[in-house]
Amino acid sequence: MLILLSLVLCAATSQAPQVVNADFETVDARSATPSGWLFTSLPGQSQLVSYQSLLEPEANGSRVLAIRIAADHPQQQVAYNAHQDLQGFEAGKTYRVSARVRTRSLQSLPMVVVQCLDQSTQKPLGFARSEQRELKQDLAEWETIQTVIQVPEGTATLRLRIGIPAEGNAGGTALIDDVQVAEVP
Ligand SMILES: [Ca+2]
Repeated sequence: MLILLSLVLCAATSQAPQVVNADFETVDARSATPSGWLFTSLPGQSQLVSYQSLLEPEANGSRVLAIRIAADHPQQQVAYNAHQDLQGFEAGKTYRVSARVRTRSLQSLPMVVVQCLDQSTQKPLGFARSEQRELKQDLAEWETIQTVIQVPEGTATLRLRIGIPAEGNAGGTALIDDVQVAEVP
């Protein structure tokens, strides 16, 4: 009976798409970045942004993703983000995507973005992003950012992005931890 119950529980909790290394605890030894994620940068100008796995002293040695934009970043519209394609989603279902963030010297709140792409991965079928908000001061405490996406039929790729725009954020750092995806019934 106990085994049966745990099987049912497993089935119930495995419905949401899985985020690989959602807590950023696993680090790629070669690049020193969190494994399981890809990171955007301008071609040939990767020095303008850094994506690092940082040990967070206040959180029992938990690791976080730190995205830092160079202080001399030119005035240019670039969205810097860590991203991965989620496995295990179902078209028609609705998911809440969230993460915890803190900021240093940023003028805008970091964002989570979800893109639904068709088979060719070129055509966007759906899009959602968390609140855009100007920051008057650093977020010294963790704040949860989130958005909700209903996955359209025909979606072949569900792409999760989390990050910050370069504009206004030169010299600033976003700290990100605990990405979660949960089905909204
Ligand atoms: Ca962590």
